[in-house]
Amino acid sequence: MKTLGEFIIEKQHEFPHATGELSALLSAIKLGAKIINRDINKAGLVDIIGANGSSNIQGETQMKLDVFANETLKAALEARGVVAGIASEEEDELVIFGNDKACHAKYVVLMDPLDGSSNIDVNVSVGTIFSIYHRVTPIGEPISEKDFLQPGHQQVAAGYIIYGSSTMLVYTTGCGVHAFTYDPSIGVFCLSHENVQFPKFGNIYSINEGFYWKFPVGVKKYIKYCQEEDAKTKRPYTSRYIGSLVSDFHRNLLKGGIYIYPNTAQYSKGKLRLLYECNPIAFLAEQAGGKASDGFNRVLEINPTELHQRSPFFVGVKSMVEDAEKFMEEFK
Ligand code: AHM
Ligand code: MG
Repeated sequence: MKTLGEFIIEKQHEFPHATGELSALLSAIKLGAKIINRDINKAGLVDIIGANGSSNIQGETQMKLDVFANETLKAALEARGVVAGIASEEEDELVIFGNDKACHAKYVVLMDPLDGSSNIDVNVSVGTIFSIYHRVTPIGEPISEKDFLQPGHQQVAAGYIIYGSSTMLVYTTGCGVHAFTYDPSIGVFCLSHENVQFPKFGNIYSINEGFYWKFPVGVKKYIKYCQEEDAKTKRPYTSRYIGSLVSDFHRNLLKGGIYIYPNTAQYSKGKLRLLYECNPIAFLAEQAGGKASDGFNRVLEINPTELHQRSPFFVGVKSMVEDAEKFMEEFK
């Protein structure tokens, strides 16, 4: 049995110039995850489910647990002094940490503290997503938006925590994807899946088909392709959609599938946010041998211009994403 803490320290020795700051950062996320996990588990018992009575900058209703998860992670990250600042789905603007150590910290973090939170009230899995970059502003100078507006291929590390039938933390630092299952009886994340890879072929497609008539033609054609009978490609594929990105991605990663949130008549650039939803999941997907695209181009190469920018998102088994891209190209 190996714990997440042990695993991180072991990996740190593979980088001769490592200072331990990234390990401390991941450890802060681990602590935040344990606290969020504890509160999600008793969500039906205490007054923490439901709306907070406020909206975020994107006009979405904030749930009490969204706000709680945001504050918890922010506090855990600030306390270690290894993060210069954060950007979050629940914060209108970026947050620059004020303590002395943070001014000299070399990392910035982007996060969706509780993704899929509309599922909490009905006891369906939700997740935390995080993305870590080196600051680009020289140490000692105040960080600014440009430290956060970096293309996804510059990520140093990324991952998610899924609060599901068990709680798991899945992360990458660019050397494969590793997953740790939380044992609540001892309060420890234990290595359960080392070097996770997508299956070579998949047969699951995940998309909110209720919006079918609002999808681009390429996506409609791809859905029909998924539903057709074909023995060679083992179609029809099966449809699975939880409506919680982390859970849908996690299942597709382990079982083989594609997740799509395209641009729609309602969301001209898709619904998901590039910096703290698409990029970290795209980094994990590529590290697991999968692919992530906006329908035409590699997600990790998009140059962001806004903190809360959205992007269409196609992610999963490489061959499935490539098939979907072919339909997008043919019917654009
Ligand atoms: P959120 O960040 O407000 O929770 O929204 C993101 C979520 C994803 O987890 C999920 O895949 C998607 O929104 C579901 O959207 P829809 O209900 O439109 O299918
Ligand atoms: Mg979200």
